[in-house]
Amino acid sequence: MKQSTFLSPTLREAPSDAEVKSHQLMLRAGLIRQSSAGVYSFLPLGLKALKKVENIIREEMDKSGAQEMLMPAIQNAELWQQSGRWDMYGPELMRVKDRHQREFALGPTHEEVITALVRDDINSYKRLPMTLYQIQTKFRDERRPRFGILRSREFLMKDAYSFDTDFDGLDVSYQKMYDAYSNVFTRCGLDFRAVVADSGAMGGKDTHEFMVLSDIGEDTIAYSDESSFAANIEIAPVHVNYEKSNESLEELVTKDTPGKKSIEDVSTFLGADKENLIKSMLFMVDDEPVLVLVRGDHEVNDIKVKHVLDATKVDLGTDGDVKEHIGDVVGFVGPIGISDKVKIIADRAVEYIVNGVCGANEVDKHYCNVNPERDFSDVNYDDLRFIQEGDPSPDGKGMIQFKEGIEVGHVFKLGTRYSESMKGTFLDENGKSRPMVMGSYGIGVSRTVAAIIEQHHDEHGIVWPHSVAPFHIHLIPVNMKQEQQKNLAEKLYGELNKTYDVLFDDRPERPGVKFKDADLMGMPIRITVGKRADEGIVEVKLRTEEEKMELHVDELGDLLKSRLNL
Ligand code: 9G3
Repeated sequence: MKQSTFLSPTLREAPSDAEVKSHQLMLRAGLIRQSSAGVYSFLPLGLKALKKVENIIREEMDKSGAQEMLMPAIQNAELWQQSGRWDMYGPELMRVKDRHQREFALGPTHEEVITALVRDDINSYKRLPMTLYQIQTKFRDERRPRFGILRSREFLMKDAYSFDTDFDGLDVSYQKMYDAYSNVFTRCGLDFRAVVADSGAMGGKDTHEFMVLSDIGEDTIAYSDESSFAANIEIAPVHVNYEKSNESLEELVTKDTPGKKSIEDVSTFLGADKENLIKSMLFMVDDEPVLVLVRGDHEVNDIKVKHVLDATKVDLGTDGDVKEHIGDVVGFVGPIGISDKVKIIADRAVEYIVNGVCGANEVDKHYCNVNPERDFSDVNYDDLRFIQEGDPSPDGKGMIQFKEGIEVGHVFKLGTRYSESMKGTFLDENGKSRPMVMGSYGIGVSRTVAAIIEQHHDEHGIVWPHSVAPFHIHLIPVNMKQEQQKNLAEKLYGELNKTYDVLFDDRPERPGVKFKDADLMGMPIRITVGKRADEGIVEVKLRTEEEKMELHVDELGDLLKSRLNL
């Protein structure tokens, strides 16, 4: 590609609203341009990188036995009504009307479409298992699109759907997809972890997220420093053997704690350790009041509360909810003496508190010497807190550390959630009609490009891994007006282009500008044709190294073959 005709406008500075490196560099290197909030165009350079990622995904999907297809982005509302999801999603689901005023969704995902398609054409166990995938634009009207294409409202996703006759079959399909994902992200040069995750609204049990380690990741991974354990902190289980102190139980007393509402203030005012405080949080769980107790140094994990209570909606109670269900005692709420209409659940650690402290359900008052099994009854104890750094790893090996991650992939064991609601059935070997057992598997293709840049850049710009670089070689003549340089550069361009993707900087720009742009755009190999062109000598520099090599063009072939491990 000749750069003089190529649309790759580079910028010296990134716009101030570009907060993260990948967003800044994708704008500055001329990969993307914003069309509207959270909506981007891919310029030719960006599209080339996107296609390289897409093709790695396609190769691994095909190798796993999945079949590529393409579904529509416009989805009939009736399909979403059959699955019950039309009313489950709010403004995030983009909806349109056609000329006859019929309602459609702009597809954020395709479980409904694929289940409807397969149910109509597959009805015998002999046709299963089958995994279908597509690489297609998705629409999700994010409330706060940010970080460029890391969280955009229109993005490219590979979504795959597996269909099996039973759960054993699903386990096989899931594992194949899991392995294919590992290959994809390894080939893309990413440092990633597959972490146990929360299936969220998707239901189903097993699910893993593929996380690219990055400080700007929006997800937090809890991982063991001594084993392969890794889980999204939303669901990371806590396995701690708490100890109960053997001090004798003191008599329950009420203490004045004027204006002391926070754990910090109460702990300081009473001189009590946070581990000895009971934090009481009112939640509205499917619109019912539930008081959740955790130790003062822990945090309530609302996802765990949802799973333990098998609920669909869990919201922190407002002050109004507290007033209505407990009393006008916000900041002094506790489990002792509240109406038995309010269910009480507690994290396991609370059970081991001796002579602790909790709100007295009276303004400016706390109870001291609280002993759970004596002072408040009818409590279910469960794992309800967020795991913390320093906790023992749930697998018993090592300690938990936190790392931020960018979710680039998510695999789900859906089970029969969609095949039941949408009658996706098949006839088994006994002619009995049974729901197909499904899995769904997503990769954020455009997000993966940004994640690669987050992990592969330096102070000069992008440093593309060879496998996904838009071009393998950046060919730069220092002075296009100098005949010998121009001729040698054009000859090299003609030859190298047969084997490699070559970006030829034939612009009439000063060398400094060309080198700065080359570093910004980040191709793996830079070949400079300069003053020794008359000797047939060129300079070769790897984007990952400082050193520059001078060698005769006849030696180029071997060097490129060895260095561009394609
Ligand atoms: C919606 C909207 C947003 C959504 C969904 C539905 C996320 C939704 C989860 C999935 C599950 C899997 C197939 C590929 C892998 C992920 N955000 N999810 O279902 F209507 Cl507005 O998409 N789908």
